[in-house]
Amino acid sequence: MERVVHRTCTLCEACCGIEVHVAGDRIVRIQGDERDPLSKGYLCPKAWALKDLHEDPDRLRYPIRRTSTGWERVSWRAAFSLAVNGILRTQRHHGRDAVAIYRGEPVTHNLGAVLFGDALLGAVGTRNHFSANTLDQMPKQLASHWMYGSGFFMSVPDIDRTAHLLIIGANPVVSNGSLMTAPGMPDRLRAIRGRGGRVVVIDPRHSETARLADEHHFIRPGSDALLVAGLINTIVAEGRVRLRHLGGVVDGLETIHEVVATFTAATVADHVGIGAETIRSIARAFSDAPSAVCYGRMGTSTVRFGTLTNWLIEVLNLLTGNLDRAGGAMFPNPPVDVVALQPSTQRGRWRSRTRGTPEFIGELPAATLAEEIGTPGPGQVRALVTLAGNPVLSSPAGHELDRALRTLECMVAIDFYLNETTRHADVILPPVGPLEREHFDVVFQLFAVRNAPRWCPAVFPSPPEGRCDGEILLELASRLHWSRGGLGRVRAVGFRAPLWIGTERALRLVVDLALRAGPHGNGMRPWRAGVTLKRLQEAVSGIDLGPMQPGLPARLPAKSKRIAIAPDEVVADMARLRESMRAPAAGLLLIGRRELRTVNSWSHNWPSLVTGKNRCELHIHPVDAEARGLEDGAVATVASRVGTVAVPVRITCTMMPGAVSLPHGYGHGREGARLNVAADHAGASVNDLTDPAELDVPSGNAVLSGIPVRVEHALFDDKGALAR
Ligand SMILES: Nc1nc2c(c(=O)[nH]1)N[C@H]1C(S)=C(S)[C@@H](COP(=O)(O)OP(=O)(O)OC[C@H]3O[C@@H](n4cnc5c(=O)[nH]c(N)nc54)[C@H](O)[C@@H]3O)O[C@H]1N2
Ligand SMILES: Nc1nc2c(c(=O)[nH]1)N[C@H]1C(S)=C(S)[C@@H](COP(=O)(O)OP(=O)(O)OC[C@H]3O[C@@H](n4cnc5c(=O)[nH]c(N)nc54)[C@H](O)[C@@H]3O)O[C@H]1N2
Ligand code: SF4
Ligand SMILES: [Mo]
Repeated sequence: MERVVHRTCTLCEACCGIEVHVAGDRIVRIQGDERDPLSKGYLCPKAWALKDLHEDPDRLRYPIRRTSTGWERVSWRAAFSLAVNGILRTQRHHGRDAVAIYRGEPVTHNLGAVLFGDALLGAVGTRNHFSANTLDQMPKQLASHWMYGSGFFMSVPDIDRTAHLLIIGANPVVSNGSLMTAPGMPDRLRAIRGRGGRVVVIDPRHSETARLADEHHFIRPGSDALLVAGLINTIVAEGRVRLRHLGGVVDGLETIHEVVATFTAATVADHVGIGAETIRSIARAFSDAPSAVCYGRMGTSTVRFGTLTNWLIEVLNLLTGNLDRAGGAMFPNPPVDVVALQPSTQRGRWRSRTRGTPEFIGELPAATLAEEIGTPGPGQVRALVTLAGNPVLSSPAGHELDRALRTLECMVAIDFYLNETTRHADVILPPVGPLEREHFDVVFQLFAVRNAPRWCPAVFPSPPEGRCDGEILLELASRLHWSRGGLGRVRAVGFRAPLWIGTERALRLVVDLALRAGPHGNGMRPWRAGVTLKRLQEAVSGIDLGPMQPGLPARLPAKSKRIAIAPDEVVADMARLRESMRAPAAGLLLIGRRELRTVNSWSHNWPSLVTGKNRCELHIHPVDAEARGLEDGAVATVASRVGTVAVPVRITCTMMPGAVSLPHGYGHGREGARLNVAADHAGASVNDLTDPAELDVPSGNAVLSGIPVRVEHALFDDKGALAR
């Protein structure tokens, strides 16, 4: 007998509705849920790989610990003791901050990890807190923090109603959208054009998204802040500023005029590699459109001027009257309103030891984790807890972090793979897989272009030995607090309470309360209509609460209910941008690339996704290849300040001359990992080239794009080892 479980795919931000068809304990089919209000049946090839993940013999199903002769299975009780004792021992000798925590991206797709991650952080009590946020979108969060009063209040393109979409440094056709939950991107882009609108893409690569656009312009990697400043300059100079309903609540407009005055289209043109008249025409088309939205992602964020670029994009949307308007950049109003629960965000309460970078939302730059471990002195990191992260492959100079992890006194990993990072752990606590737990998305509803919450039942019951992330986090938090005695004992009991009633049940209770108390809830009055857990569970494909609605200034998190369009800190950072114009980087600049059949670093072990050609290849323009005597398919060495990798070359006109591209998430050939399929598709890690020395200064975000590199024909010695 076949049964069908409706839920969402948790592999990327699109959150597609899926129907998982199960016979006995086997998945027989995964198909798109046509009744899902957001995805309407859309799926990408990765959905089927949920089966690979579920069945993967390499996926850890019980805790293991390192011994002198290899990994050994241990009981959960022993694993928790090892983890807690290791953390406490390090802290007794070296202080609280000697234990660092790193949280990875999949946390956001995991209700228990989202809700109880902070419980572990609080119990460890460290200021050395890192996450994939500073390898990703921290610049946008910081711009939002300064402009609107909260780093969680982020604008989202109203893609389904816009008449003009300007995409800078994003490839949503492949990534399926980021900070914009909108599955089925090709159809959504086609729909814009179908209703007479325009799609314009700015990217050093003629990307899969660019192929579906009306217009594409190559841009020199890392120079987008200059381009957007040039666009704003044109808008201001040509008297196109229209603040509409926000006119009365914007502070600092005169400063904007001053700040962009020198960034005329003509002055920035050579630096960005786009002609002055083209820049002006991009600005005019944007301003003339009935509605328009500028959307920037990784290519605007993981660069030297990430915060500036993300701020300027908000400013462009605001000045053209497109903020908080249908078809512009809007703010979702999800049923569990995380912003309302955590209205203000903070920055600068402490600074990082090695660089003096201010914390933001309690986090320090992930790019500096290796040096925090390697630099002796008070506060040196000597132990690490990772939760759903693989920083050896995902952070800059990952090979240096790889070496640093070997020197730790203790490492605890909460992860179900023994991979490039977790192989350094002393003990690994593996949670159940995504299909073995219930789920409710609280993160991506903050970015959904249409408000459509859904409850996800588990497809399979948790195995008897299995524990979900929430349970593991609560157990660790509770044990740590208990060992500290005093008030810690009270906290320990608090964190143990959900374990007593059952973590899944506790999570359900929390979700129900949050839904009832939220903007679409019934305010705890059962007789009133409104979203409750029960109603959500009954509507198996989710509840459609409609498109985004305008709501400013009332919904602004800032107490003043005003928008700071020119925060002092970003305005001050413009000096750095001006300075960069004096000495533009020469030579080839390396950028990243995502592929439809990958999920960051952890999908290469899934057989259905690694079939076909090698995808870990360097894309290079024919002119640049010829200058280096490189033929298609030849192996080249790519060298940066921090490292060298050897990869096959693909010569393609999709690259801008002067820019080369490598995907991230590869580099699996390291000894000690247990990823049998990935080992056959090892590739090289682009993060053995990216350089942690430079950060986006205000946010501390990593610079993963625009890395100066040398590319040469690889030479091998007689033994086949790389000689150059
Ligand atoms: N050069 C370069 N580097 C990049 C990027 C880039 O574009 N270029 N992108 C950056 C971005 S945007 C991101 S978000 C980061 C991602 O960086 P990370 O989050 O550090 O790395 P992931 O590859 O997502 O690794 C996820 C880990 O979580 C584990 N995992 C998966 N699901 C679960 C779960 O439910 N529970 C637990 N406990 N573990 C789980 C997997 O086994 C894997 O080990 O990489 C960044 N690094
Ligand atoms: N298939 C797949 N989907 C994913 C992921 C995955 O690994 N695989 N990862 C998920 C994650 S964690 C994230 S954060 C999102 C990211 O989502 P996106 O940001 O949409 O994805 P990227 O492919 O990183 O797109 C960045 C684009 O910026 C361009 N670019 C690079 N440097 C510059 C620059 O200096 N200026 C400009 N203008 N453009 C530049 C690149 O060529 C690329 O086309 O994707 C998510 N979805
Ligand atoms: S786009 Fe693909 S990976 Fe992303 S949620 Fe949808 S099916 Fe899953
Ligand atoms: Mo990300």
